[in-house]
Amino acid sequence: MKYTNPVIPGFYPDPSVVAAEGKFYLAASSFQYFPGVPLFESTDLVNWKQTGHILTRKSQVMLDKVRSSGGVFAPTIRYNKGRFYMVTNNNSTNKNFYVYTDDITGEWSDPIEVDQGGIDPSLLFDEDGKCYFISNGYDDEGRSGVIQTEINIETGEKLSASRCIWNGAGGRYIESPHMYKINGYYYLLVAEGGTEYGHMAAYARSKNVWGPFEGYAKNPVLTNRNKAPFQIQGIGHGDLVQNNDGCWYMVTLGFRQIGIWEAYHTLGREVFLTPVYFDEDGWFTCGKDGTTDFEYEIPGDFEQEALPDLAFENTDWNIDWCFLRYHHPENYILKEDSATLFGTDVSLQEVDSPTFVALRQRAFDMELSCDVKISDSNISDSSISKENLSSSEKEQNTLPRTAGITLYMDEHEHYDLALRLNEDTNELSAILRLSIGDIQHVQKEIILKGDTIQLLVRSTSTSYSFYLVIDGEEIPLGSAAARYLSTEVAGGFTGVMIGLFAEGNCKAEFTNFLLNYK
Ligand code: 6LW
Repeated sequence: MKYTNPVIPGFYPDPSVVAAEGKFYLAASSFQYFPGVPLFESTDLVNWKQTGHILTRKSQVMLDKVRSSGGVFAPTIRYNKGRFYMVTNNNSTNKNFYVYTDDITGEWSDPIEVDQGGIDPSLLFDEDGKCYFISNGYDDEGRSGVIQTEINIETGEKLSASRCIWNGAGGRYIESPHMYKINGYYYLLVAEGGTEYGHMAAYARSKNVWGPFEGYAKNPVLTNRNKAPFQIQGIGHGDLVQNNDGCWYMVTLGFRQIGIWEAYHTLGREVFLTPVYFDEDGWFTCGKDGTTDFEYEIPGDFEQEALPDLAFENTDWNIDWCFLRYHHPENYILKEDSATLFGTDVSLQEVDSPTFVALRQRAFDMELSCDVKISDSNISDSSISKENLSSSEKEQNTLPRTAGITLYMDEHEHYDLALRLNEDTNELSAILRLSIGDIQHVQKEIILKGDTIQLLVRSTSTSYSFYLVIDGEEIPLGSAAARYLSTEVAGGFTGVMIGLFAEGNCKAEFTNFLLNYK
């Protein structure tokens, strides 16, 4: 059958994949979002269902006030003797650690730290029972490249020095090392070029786990850096996997530009699947010509599922939604068919945890609507959030009472369609607020009558348009170019999130959430 890339659309970067217990499991980076490290399951490598997250407890991950695109970097997921491992780097604490579980549907352990630096840690379970911990960084003698140490997997303790084992194929930023033992060879797959337009995958092999490693003669084995004009760019950061038919594939990150001639990407780095072919000498190639395309054939008789329409009723607050940094659970009442949010004095503009719950935007063209009702959050109707506040704390809460939908890239780049309660008159208005870099601007404000208002957003790859719907009539508030929410403008490693938010001393009730991808 034919499949279309990306196989996991939306901001799920740095994918790592493992085959275990008859299925495939994939983990991705999560940076400042909580819970951390989304976990997916598949039976065919093409259809992936998110089953939860790996870092679900505060004790597993420090996210307090971490900068945007700090926090949890690239994970590696591996399996050995009935146990799943996920190893990653918290870039804000500068620590490499792993967690494990014997039940992929259950909770994961508390973190075990490993005293080797660098980012993008990975594990190799060798056939002789030894376990190697591999990352990119500096070894014990100060040499940089892919570095490796043998560890005791029970304790994380180093059993050998950290040694540089490969310097790569010559590209800058050697990253994402993954080691495999296949037919007597150790294969070391890396990323080079940086995660932007120069991104590539390269590899080397050796008969010995410590090397010397011989680079593949035609590195990079996979890159889209010279494939232009072409929408898919940034292919790299790969992990190898063999499917049930014995065919090999590489999952990588990549991104889709908003237009073939417009080098901006808004949806973050997504997950791509590219066929891998081994020759009789044990070297492999990737894709038809060392690039990643939209469509490939894969053996099997199954359909690739389209992105479903989403509503509160068919999403799971613990699986599909996430929060900014470690949230304050007492400010959320999340139910089967509604979300009630209590605003605080933390705004979307801050490197903190505003009241915000979000899904990833996974396709360019979408229609998104939600009914919102905003009211004053006095003690009687929000005893949950405010009962513990002293009166001086309540007075400090001076942000305008605002709640609605945000298309959120980071604290500086976000477009907000929201309701606002006027401080003095308590009058209700709707606002379109645009934040780009240092500019924050209320583009449009309309005074409203009524109570519950429907907010509506339509998007294409290049723009977002904002409306109110009142008595069935659409009232446009304006549009804004998508490119200002792109990684090229905002920087960092994340993608646009669709957030529900509340700021200031208000209570906001969201109902009839509907997200429809075209
Ligand atoms: C990731 C690394 C990278 O750890 O970006 O540039 C980091 N490449 O491989 C965050 O995704």
